[in-house]
Amino acid sequence: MNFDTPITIALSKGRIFEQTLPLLAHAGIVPSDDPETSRKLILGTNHPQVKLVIIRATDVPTYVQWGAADLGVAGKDVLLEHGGEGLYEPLDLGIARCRLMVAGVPAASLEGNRLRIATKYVESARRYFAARGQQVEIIKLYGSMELAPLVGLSDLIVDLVESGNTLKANGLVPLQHIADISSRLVVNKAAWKMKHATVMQLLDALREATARAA
Ligand code: PRT
Ligand code: MG
Repeated sequence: MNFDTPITIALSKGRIFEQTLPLLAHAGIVPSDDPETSRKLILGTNHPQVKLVIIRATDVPTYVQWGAADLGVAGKDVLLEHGGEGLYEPLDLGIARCRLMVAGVPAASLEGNRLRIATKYVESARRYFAARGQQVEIIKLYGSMELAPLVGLSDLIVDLVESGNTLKANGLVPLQHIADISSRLVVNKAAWKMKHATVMQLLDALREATARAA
């Protein structure tokens, strides 16, 4: 692939980086450092014009929205919270799959008003219960949501579930499915126009890699 425009791609460490790597490799892009061992936040690649910025998963849409990165990979959970302003979301990469769920202790009820819901996913939780016509109190947490129902902070939680092991280890069960989650390619709206040829080249290669992996 021949990149004639500088391109910056925002990724987060961990599962998104690991699972995006083979897709980027299909597009001929190979990072020159491993973010798990390097402390660098800007990684070069085998293409002088292509660099990667390594940021928190929840910050990816913000960097792309403001054009600090032209493209990025973000979980749909993160995009639902961010709102998607300033971004196009042209491709479901099918990676880092999980489900956004309501969970609680096995005896928990989803019925009733003024239920307290602990979650990092405030917007998704609000929309879900509003659509059910239920008044709830949302308690914003930044992690370890599973603890909240165990110590009486909340009646229920809204969290991501993959294997279910984290819930199970804490005596909780999944109660309701809210959304299937996977990671999406996001593109800054200005970059989509100004760097169109390069963005399309990359998008086509990633689409092909994604189809092949499916
Ligand atoms: O970890 P950090 O605070 O830095 O940020 P982050 O948690 O946002 O990043 P990361 O890398 O953990 O997650 C990035 C993206 O991966 C998320 O935005 C999701 O779209 C996706 N993803 C896929 C997951 C999971 N699977 C997942 N299992 N994100 C988190 N989890 C957590 C979940 O929150 C829960 O604590 O794993 C636990 C549940 O896993 P099981 O297998 O025990 O059910
Ligand atoms: Mg995490």
